[in-house]
Amino acid sequence: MSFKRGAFIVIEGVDRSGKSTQCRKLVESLGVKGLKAELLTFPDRKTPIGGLISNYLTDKTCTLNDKAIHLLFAANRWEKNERIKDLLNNGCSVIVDRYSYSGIAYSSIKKDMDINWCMQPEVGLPKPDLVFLLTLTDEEMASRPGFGEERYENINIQKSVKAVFKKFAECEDNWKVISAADTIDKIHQQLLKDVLIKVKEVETSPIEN
Ligand code: DGP
Ligand code: NA
Ligand code: NA
Repeated sequence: MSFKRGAFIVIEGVDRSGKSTQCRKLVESLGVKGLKAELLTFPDRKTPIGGLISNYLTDKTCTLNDKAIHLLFAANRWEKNERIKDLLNNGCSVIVDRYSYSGIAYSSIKKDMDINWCMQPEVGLPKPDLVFLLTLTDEEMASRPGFGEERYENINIQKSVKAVFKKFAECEDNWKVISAADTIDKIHQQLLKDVLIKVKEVETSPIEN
């Protein structure tokens, strides 16, 4: 078979763990190696749904129902479903800054938000070939430069989110845990090595759901 699809790579982690930097560097390095790669970010605040999400995150007085905002975050991923599949099918790897796991983690820690309910709207989205979890200890988390003003940016929420991510990493077979405390370059080299292996490994296999 001559056709080769791209690899679907996700980076997850708590706020300020360096995900966005690492995503950008991966896309850059793959490009340098002559491999097609595109960056997607969730939430994508530039769509109409993303605008509602952005408002919810920046305006703490916004009292949107927990289930309603959960579904908006999921809808924001679904509106990129075709784009992700098209890119992969055109041989372009897709590097994603947060995905369904953030959706489940940030919502399921809320009162009366059952984790199984939270997972349902994510069912059927393309499944990543590899998920990196950038981890920080509680001490490292507390010592990172101060949080901004957005909803969720406080240490207790971040600790709870971290615990949900940790469970995913234990249960799922395609997760790789990476310490975010290393230098940007060291982390990048670690990620790049695994991504290059994955790009080769999946090029002739179908995209999973
Ligand atoms: P970011 O742009 O990566 O800083 O994400 C904005 C905030 O939204 C961050 O605190 C994590 C949170 N978040 C990301 N995705 C989801 C999601 O699907 N559901 C919920 N409830 N929160 C999310
Ligand atoms: Na943030
Ligand atoms: Na994001």
